[in-house]
Amino acid sequence: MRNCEGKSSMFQVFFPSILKFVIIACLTLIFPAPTLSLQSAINVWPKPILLLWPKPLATFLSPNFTISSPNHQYLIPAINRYLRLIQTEHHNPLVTPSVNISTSSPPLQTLTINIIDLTAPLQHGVNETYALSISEVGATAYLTAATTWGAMRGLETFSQLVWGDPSAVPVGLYVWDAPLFAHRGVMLDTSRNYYGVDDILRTIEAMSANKLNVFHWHITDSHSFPLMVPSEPELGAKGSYGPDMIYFPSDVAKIVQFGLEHGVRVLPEIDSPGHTGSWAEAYPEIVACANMFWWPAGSQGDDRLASEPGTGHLNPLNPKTYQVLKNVIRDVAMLFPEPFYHGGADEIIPGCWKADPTIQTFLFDGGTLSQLLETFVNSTLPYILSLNRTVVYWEDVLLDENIKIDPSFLPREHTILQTWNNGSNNTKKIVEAGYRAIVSSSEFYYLDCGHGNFLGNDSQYDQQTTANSGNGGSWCGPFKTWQTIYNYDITYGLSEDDAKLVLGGEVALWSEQADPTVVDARIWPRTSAMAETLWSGNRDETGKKRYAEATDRLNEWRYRMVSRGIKAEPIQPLWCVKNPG
Ligand code: CP6
Repeated sequence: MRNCEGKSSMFQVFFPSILKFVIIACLTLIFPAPTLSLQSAINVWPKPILLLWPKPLATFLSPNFTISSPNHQYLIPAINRYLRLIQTEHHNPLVTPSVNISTSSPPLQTLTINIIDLTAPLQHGVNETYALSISEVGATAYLTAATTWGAMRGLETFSQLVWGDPSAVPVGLYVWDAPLFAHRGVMLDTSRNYYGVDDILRTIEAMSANKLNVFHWHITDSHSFPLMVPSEPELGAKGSYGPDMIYFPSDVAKIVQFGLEHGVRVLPEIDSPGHTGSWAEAYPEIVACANMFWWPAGSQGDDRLASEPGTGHLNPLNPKTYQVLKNVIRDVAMLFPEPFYHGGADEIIPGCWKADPTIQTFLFDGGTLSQLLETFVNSTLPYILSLNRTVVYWEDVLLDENIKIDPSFLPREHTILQTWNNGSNNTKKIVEAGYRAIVSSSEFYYLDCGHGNFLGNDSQYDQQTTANSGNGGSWCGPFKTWQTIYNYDITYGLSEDDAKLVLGGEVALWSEQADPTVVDARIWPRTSAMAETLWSGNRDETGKKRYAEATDRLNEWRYRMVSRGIKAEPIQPLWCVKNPG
């Protein structure tokens, strides 16, 4: 028996509301309904909220096809890019489209863009709505968008509608589209392994093609400090892996600019007070336990494959800590215009702070570790707010079992918490406490998990009978399939009001076992699955999860990403496409 999922009609419309149902009903009265077996050229990922294409008609793209739009600093480069892509891509669909070339449509000459608010900056919650219509008679195309950023989403959709050589485009088509969630991101860890600027740009480019809008850059951690901070140059000079593995301000400017031209925000994270071992290369005096391993020798974490060097925690009792950190925060806020600043605050290890003599004295005098974290947050958060930033922290700061702070230190209107443990349970805890949440549940959205860890005992590997021998107790397994990611509903179990506090989600690529050689395949196409869930949802018009239809469309989308230079992993053998079920 074949192991490929069934073929399905490509023309499936997702009905988001009664209103749209009425629009569709009216339009289907005007236009005859398509036959269900129609294999069309309509294959957009993520699926638009509403896509109407009642007749399988298309026209050719004129060799002089152009895009006209209002002038905008970041939109013009996007248009030039899409123009080149549309004119040269010649995507050949895996399934030959059964589409008629319309006799009443001349070649498509122009896509005309209208933007309602040209001044809206790229920031959280900006309106990304767009409508696209390509009329049958006269073959004119119009893209109307609420903002520049919505226009970029619409351009992407338009580019995916074009196929073949010579290029054809559907006519008699109408799309209305807007995201379900405002925050749709990818987190990349550039500390455990270094990524070149080109790898980051390519990732942002692919994100934009998937209508994702936040590149969460986990810049620093215990392993390396790959950023040249102008006021604290020693941190990068001594804490990076080497002089060619540092991001300079000019690199950051390039990445931020590239993000703007792609409608992708670049959200920096400087993880602290934990995960700061690399700071000790320049400032050993502000880092507790910089040379201590997380795990006792011989235990599962004692390995050289995956986890931590001396993890290091900034010492909240040393005034120098804040002198250095505030310089870093100020410079980072200067380099990144993004209004969110991610402060980390994850995984405080009690034993690390306890290893420091000044902290020992503090604890001996009756202080607690949670008070230490409160001191740290209280000495940095107001400073971050004074730079007009909203703070994002990992959930630990509020939910950790051992070291957590009183909510009074975290103003709800200026603090967002990113969840990663316990699936939807922790999301629920955060929103019920009144905080906005970004969901990165490790059971669904962690893309790392390559190899297992060294067990600390060679003989444990020498087993030939059990399936997982030699796995080494992978600390982050199992591998998340695209279906696992697609299936996850980030507001699961929440009341309607609580769900409003969920801003969106992020997949995370921690890089202990990833670097530029695998980054494309680790991220894509699995992240496309999240992109669609957060953009338009994962269910069909009857409310059922749409795996079969999504499989075919994702497969097709993966091929298009590959032809655009993204080395996305295959999800099926080609045989499945050539032998439809
Ligand atoms: N590094 C940092 C990590 C992780 C986190 N923060 C992490 C923890 C558990 C797993 C994967 C990654 N490597 N700074 C947690 C937010 Cl399974």
